[in-house]
Amino acid sequence: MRMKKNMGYCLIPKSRRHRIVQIPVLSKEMVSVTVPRRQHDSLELVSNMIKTLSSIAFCLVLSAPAMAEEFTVTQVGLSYDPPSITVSPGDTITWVRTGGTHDAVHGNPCFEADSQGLFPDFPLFDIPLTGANPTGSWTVPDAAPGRIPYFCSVGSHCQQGMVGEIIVVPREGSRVVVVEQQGLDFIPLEIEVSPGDTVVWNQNNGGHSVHTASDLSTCTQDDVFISLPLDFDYTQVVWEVPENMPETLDYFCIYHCELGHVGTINRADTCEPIDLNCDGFVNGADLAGLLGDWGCSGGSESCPGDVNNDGTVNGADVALLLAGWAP
Ligand SMILES: [Cu+2]
Repeated sequence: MRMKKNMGYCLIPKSRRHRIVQIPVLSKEMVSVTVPRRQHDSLELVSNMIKTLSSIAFCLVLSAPAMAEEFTVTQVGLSYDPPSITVSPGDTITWVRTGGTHDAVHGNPCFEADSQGLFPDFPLFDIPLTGANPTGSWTVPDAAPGRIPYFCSVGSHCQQGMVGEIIVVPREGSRVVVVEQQGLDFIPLEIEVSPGDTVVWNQNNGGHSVHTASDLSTCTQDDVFISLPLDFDYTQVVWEVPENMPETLDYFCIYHCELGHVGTINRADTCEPIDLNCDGFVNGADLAGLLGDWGCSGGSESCPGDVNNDGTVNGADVALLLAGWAP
C-alpha cells in the first residue's frame, strides 16, 4: 500500500509592503513568515529571521524530493498480495506471513538470482516467512534494477505460481537523466548530475552491466556505487544519486570494458550563489548558512553567505536569498 505524502507547498505571493513566505509543514496549516520587503541590515531583522528558523526547520525535511515510503506485501495462501508493487530507491518493503512456511527470494522464477561473482549483492534479498520469522523487510538501495522478480522457494510453491515483482521507478520530483545502451556504447557517454537526481540506464541489445569503477584503466570496480546487470533479464538500472557522489565517477560494462564499453558521470557543481549548500533548493538550510556567516567580510570566496558579493554578509544578502526562495 502506498502511503500518502503529506506535503504542503511553498508559495510566495507578492504584497506591497511585505513578502509573505509560506512554508510546507507537517500539518495542512501553513506557516507564514513576514519579513520587511525593503532590504536593511538591522539587528531586528536578524532576530526575526532567527525566530522563524524553527518553523523553517520543518521545511528542510519536506522540501527535499526524496521521502522514503513504507510498503507491505502480505502472503496469502500461495500468493503475494499485491503481486506487483512500484517503489523508489530508499523505500522499504515488508513482507508479512499469514500462515504456513514461505519465503521471498529475489530471482527469476523459480531460480535464485545468481551473482556468478559479478554482482556481489545478488540475490538482493532472501527473506524467510515462517512461524519463527513472520515478517521481514528490505530497503531498496540507491542503485537497483528497474524490475526485481522474486518467488517463494519452499516446496513447489513457485511452480504453483507463488511469484511477485518489485518495479523500481525514480522518486517523484527527482530529475531523471537517461542513458541508453546501444551495442558497446553508453549514450550519452558523459552525463552531469546532482545528488537527488536519478540516472536510468536502458538496455537495448545484448548482455551488459553497469559497474562503477575505482580504476577505469584496469576495469576495476569500486564495490561502492553500482554493480548491476543490464541484460535481457534486467533491462533497466535505476540509480538515485547519493550525497557522497564524487566529482567524477567512471563506470563500465563488466563484459566489454576492455572493448571500451564505458561511461562517465560528473557531479554538477554549478549552483546559484543563493543556493549556499548547492542542493538545488533555496530554502531554510541556505538561510541558516547565510545567518551563520553574518557580518563576515572578505567577499563571497571566504564568506559563502555574501551572496551579492559586496564584501559584507548583511540584510541585502538575506533579501536577495528570500527573493529567490525556491524550496
Ligand atoms: Cu557491454
